[in-house]
Amino acid sequence: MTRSEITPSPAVTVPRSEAEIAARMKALEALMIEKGIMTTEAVDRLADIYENEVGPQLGAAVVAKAWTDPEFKARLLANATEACAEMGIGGLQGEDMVAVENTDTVHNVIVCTLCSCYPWPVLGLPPNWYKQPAYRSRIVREPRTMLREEFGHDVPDSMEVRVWDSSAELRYMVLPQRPANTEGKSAAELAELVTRDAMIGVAPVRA
Ligand SMILES: [Co+2]
Repeated sequence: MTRSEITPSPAVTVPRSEAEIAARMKALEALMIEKGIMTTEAVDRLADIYENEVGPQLGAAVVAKAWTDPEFKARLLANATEACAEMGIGGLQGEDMVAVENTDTVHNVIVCTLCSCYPWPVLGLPPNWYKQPAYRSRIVREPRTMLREEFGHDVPDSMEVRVWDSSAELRYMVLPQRPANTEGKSAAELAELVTRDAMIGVAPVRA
């Protein structure tokens, strides 16, 4: 690819389809390889890591540990990046993570209104809907309605809904509430209940 083949873009471009996003990724990848910034092997390895190794199962382990170890939970809420590092979890796009706790009175949900900032080390790569303008604008404007209509998650009126706007600097994850009747479960068993959507804040954890 030569410079002239790269179409100049307006200052703000919103990718509109998956095909367009894929085409942009391919163009970026080709450019980085051509410039010697990355090798094909490095790109493949990175894709493999985020497809097969780093994903919500890591965040689920963090949540389960927080549910079963109050001291860890306190450290997680004080500094999520450091607490995750204790479990060997961290890296790219997780340099400054913040965990926000769901309680009986507060429900948290995360978004990136600007683009798709997301805590990769604990959640992997964001789902497509998280990157779409429809989610990014509406979850801020009417979170309660969107949670109910789009995700089937009814947050009672008595609860406050807090929406956290992630950025390149701060990336949020939700610490969901531990479901009732799970007293006897081990951390590993609890982790299996914790979904990606629960850690984004668009679903509860069900026992
Ligand atoms: Co962003």
